[in-house]
Amino acid sequence: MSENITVLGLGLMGTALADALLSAGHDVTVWNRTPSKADPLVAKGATRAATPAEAVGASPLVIACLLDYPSVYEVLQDTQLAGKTVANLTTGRPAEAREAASWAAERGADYVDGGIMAVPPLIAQPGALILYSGSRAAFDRHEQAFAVMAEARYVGEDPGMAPLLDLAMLTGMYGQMAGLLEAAALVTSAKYPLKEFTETLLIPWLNAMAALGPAWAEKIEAGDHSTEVSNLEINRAGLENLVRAFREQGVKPDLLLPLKTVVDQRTARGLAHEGLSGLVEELYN
Ligand code: FVH
Repeated sequence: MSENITVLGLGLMGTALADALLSAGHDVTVWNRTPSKADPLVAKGATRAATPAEAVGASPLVIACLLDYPSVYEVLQDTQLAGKTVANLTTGRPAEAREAASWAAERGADYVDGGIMAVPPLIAQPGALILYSGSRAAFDRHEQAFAVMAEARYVGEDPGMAPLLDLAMLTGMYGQMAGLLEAAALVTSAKYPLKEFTETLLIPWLNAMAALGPAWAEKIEAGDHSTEVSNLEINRAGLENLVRAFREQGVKPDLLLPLKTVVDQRTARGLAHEGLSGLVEELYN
């Protein structure tokens, strides 16, 4: 069923979102600070709004995809939000999302926050995911429209949950990238073909290791850091060996050192018999 939907912000991501909604047959009204960025969408059938107030007035669902939360407030401040659903897909922190939900509620709007787990070319393609949190009723009301842009996953009433899980997923990605970069430096230092190493050795290894994730999660949730795989002492020795080998190869182990620091810290507490999952206890304030 076709809906009236407004998209505020036509950067790379906002344009991809609006394009997906248009292609699915929705009536899309768009606004962007730099008006010319709306031209290609208008050529495809979108309606250009002259002001944010006009854009918000056009639809019950208002999707914001702007640079940051301050720009969202700047754009929405002089609009009539009562009775609208604001779906804020701008990247931010959990605290910012909670504050934005209260701000929207004070103006009579329902609020959902979104964490986009995709790059613009992936929007409306298999594998694209957007996490939503906040008003369940608003999510349910607009789920079909959300599903056009990417798989739409509702993760809870706390508006901060989608950005928190978004940040957690990015954290996992950066951790993996840190490992990939260190491995690449080590392998190329020995002039071994990196692409072959990555495809035939590293990726199958990482996939096998990733399969242990749910078992780790169970242990962390249970506070049980016993192990039948490898204890911290073995890992501490392994990391020391790694760091030494890196230096002998003329490669800096800088991205690995923070992990070693936490392993050393936990071991110094007399917990060398535990598994690596126990390191999470060192990370709470
Ligand atoms: N691009 C990506 O891969 C990532 C994927 C994950 C989610 N992010 C987040 O999406 C938000 C928008 O990102 P973007 O890629 O579309 O960013 P830009 O192309 O730089 O567009 C920024 C838009 O924001 C407008 N804008 C900036 N400041 C203001 C302001 N003060 N008032 C009104 N609008 C503002 C800007 O307008 P203009 O420069 O075209 O006039 C663009 O429409 C972002 O949160 C990512 O983290 C994308």
